[in-house]
Formats: sequence, C-alpha cells, structure tokens
Amino acid sequence: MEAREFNEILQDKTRMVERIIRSFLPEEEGYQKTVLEAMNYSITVGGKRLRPLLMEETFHFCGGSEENLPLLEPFMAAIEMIHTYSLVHDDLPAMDNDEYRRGKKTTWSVYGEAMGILAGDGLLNYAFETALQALEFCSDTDREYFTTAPCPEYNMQRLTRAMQILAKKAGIYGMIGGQTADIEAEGQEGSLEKEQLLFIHEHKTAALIQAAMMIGAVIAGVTQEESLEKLEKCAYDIGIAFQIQDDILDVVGDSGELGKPVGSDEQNQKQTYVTVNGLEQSRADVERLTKEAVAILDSMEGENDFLKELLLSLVHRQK
Ligand code: GRG
Repeated sequence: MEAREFNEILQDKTRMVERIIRSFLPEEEGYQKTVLEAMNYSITVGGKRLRPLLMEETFHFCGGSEENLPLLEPFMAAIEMIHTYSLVHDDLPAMDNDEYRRGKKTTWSVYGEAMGILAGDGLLNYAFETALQALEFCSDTDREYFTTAPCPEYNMQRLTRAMQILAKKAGIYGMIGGQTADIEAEGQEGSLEKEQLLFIHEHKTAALIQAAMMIGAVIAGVTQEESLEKLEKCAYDIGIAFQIQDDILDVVGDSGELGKPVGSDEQNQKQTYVTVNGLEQSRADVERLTKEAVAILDSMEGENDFLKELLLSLVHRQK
C-alpha cells in the first residue's frame, strides 16, 4: 500500500471513528452540566483514536460482519472514554501536573482540579454505561432501535467476554496497576530493573491496546483461546513498542507536533526505556517488536493489509 493511499484511508477511518465516539457522548444538561462539559471537552479535544481504530480493524481482520457493527460501536466509544479518563487523571496536579495535552489546555487547567477528577471518574463510569448499550442492539429482530427482546445466547456470550476484557485490562491487573508501579518507580533510588520497566509498560500502555484488539476479535465471533492469546501477544508487542516510541519522542520529538512539551522525562528525572537502554537500542527494539507483531498477524487467517500498515505506521509516528 502506498503511503499516500494509507494516509487517506487512515484519515477517512479516523473521521468515521470520530463520528461514532461523538454519537455516544452525553448531552450537556442538568445540574451536573459542568462535569458533562468537562468530559466532552476532554474527549473531543483531539487524539489519534488509535484504540477504537485497532478494535475495528481487528474486528474486520477476524471476519466480523457488518450486521455486528452495532455491537462493536459502543465498545469503540467506551475504550476511547477509558483512554481519555486515564489522560485526564494523569495530567492532574497530584500526578504529572501537566497543563497541555493534544495541543490544548488539560481538563483540570480549564475546569479546575475537582472537576478534572470528576470528569475522569465520569468518563470511566460512562464507558461502562456505553459498552452496556450494546445490549440494546443485540437482538436479531430489531437492530436499529432499542429493543427489550432478549439477547440471543451467542451474542450474550460475546458481550460478556468483551466486558470482562475491558474491565480487567483497565483495572488493577491492567492500566491502573501499571500506573501505580510507574508512580512508585518515580521515587525509586537506583536504576529500574528491566522487568520492572516492562511491567509498567505492559500494564500502563499495552493493556488497553490488548483490550482493543481482543474485544474486536471477540465481537467478530472469535472463541478460540489460542487465537485470542495470539492477538494478546501481538498487542503486547505493539503496546511496548508504542510506549518506547513515546519515550523516544520525549527526547527527540517536536513539541508543536506532539501538542505537549518535550523533555519532560528528563526534567522530572524520570527513568524511561530510553534512559535505561539508550536511544539506539530503544529504536532497534521498536522495530523488532513491531516486526514480531506483524509476524503474529501474518500467522493468522484473515485479510490484514490495512491493520499491518497501521501497526507499521506507529513505529515512525512523530506524535
Ligand atoms: C490515571 C489510571 C491512570 C492511568 C494513566 C495512560 C496513562 C496511564 C498515562 C498517560 C501518560 C502515558 C505516557 C501513557 C502511556 C500511554 C500513552 C503513550 C498514551 C498516549 O496515547 P496516545 O498517543 O494519545 O494514543 P492520543 O492523544 O493520541 O489519544
């Protein structure tokens, strides 16, 4: 696929994901209007929409049919809400104390700290309310409108498994666990163990990417544990590569393009993959992990052209 063709398709797909996300956002009304505004501000302010994109591409790769898209879409919006909440909380004064993200003021710096906390909480909870809306579209008889008809067993199994994955990968055995280890590592004297760093990256960053790809597969109808494990490993490689690239960009990236200041890791004396392994080794590891991820996809059945290009594009991303 030519780079230009890939970029055009990516733009189209990102616009489509954008529409899906917006269609699930809450109305800004009522006495709780401020928190709803802060939530919507946080999620509409920008972002690459990588996780919902990966979810949808994996769904197609695994043979998901058009008629099952209404089951997938609530999960696409939900995962972006969870990702956004994590950024909103990560930017808070008690965590990274950042005033800019995605080229715009962070949520707490616009709405105040208390509203920043509540907007993150709201997004996390609303993510599960949104994912559960899939129940309204799972009947065979009436896909377009809300229906009280019972959800057929085969769809119920898909939705339950998808909810399990979403909850676990976002929680204490996933992203929250990784963030905890990351925060504690910041105060640690002496160099971080390689295993410790990989734990942080796997849980803080890779876990949501794993959730995205695994949920796409589950909603498409994949039930074989072996296939899900392959996708989990593929997403692990992508997630670690993505985080290493994030650490690289903090050293050599362009703050205008990134929409946030660079050099923050050095300023905060934060140990990262780059400070532990050096720039050259880090770059080589991003390439190696991405190749491993693509090899896993190639070992599975299914058309993977765009998904493969998407993974490869992350290696060279500048933002
Ligand atoms: C607060 C529970 C909790 C978790 C926070 C996601 C996170 C954990 C912290 C944010 C900082 C960070 C470097 C996270 C690693 C993952 C990462 C690189 C996130 C940025 O994801 P992108 O590049 O962001 O997809 P956009 O803005 O494009 O959506």
